[in-house]
Amino acid sequence: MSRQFVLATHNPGKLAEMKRILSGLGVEVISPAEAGVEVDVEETGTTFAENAMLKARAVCAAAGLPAIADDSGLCVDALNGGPGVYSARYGGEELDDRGRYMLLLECMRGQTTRAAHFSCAVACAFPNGDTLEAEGRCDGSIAFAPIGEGGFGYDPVFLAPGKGKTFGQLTAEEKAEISHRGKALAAFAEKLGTYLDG
Ligand code: ITT
Repeated sequence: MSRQFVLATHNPGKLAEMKRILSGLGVEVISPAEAGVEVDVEETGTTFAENAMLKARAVCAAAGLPAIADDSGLCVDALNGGPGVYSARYGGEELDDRGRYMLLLECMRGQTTRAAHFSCAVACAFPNGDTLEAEGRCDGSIAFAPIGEGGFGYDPVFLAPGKGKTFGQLTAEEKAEISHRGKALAAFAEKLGTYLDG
């Protein structure tokens, strides 16, 4: 797949994962900085898919190149699916990743129902108006304390299915094999292959 795609994200953790996974799938990608664009998109959608498409369309329009966006988040059963689409803003602007997962652990204190899942929607917008979409999900549970230095965001408090480890304890390869993002991008790459061949 010889076309170049701009990755429509400001999140360095996501950017690194998307770059790694997509490069491995033969999709050539560049960052917004490399494409010379700086777009701040208001995430007004109510679903991951809507927000991903808003970001992909905005960056595609600004760069004049196809753009791929990811909208993702952590959905916790005991919090009625929250923080969900608000995962990046949980607790307010002043919190960093650690502040957000510590707040989550605080909200989960004494809670025995710890099931949760990560969701990821990937959207791709082309300058001719065409779009592609894919989704991925990873079921797991919320740990009782943060463990591991790997990954980003809520990774230290998300226990990966069947691993006995948090996402923060996995290597990038191990995480990508089972993660919401790894699954969404694999499904997306398949659709992209069909689209580019067609
Ligand atoms: P962009 O919109 O610029 O891509 P963002 O961080 O604002 O960056 P989202 O609105 O999609 O992106 O928010 C996703 C949040 O969900 C992210 O900030 C993390 O807190 C969390 N998240 C998503 N995927 C994650 C992962 O693989 N591991 C840990 N946390 C993750």
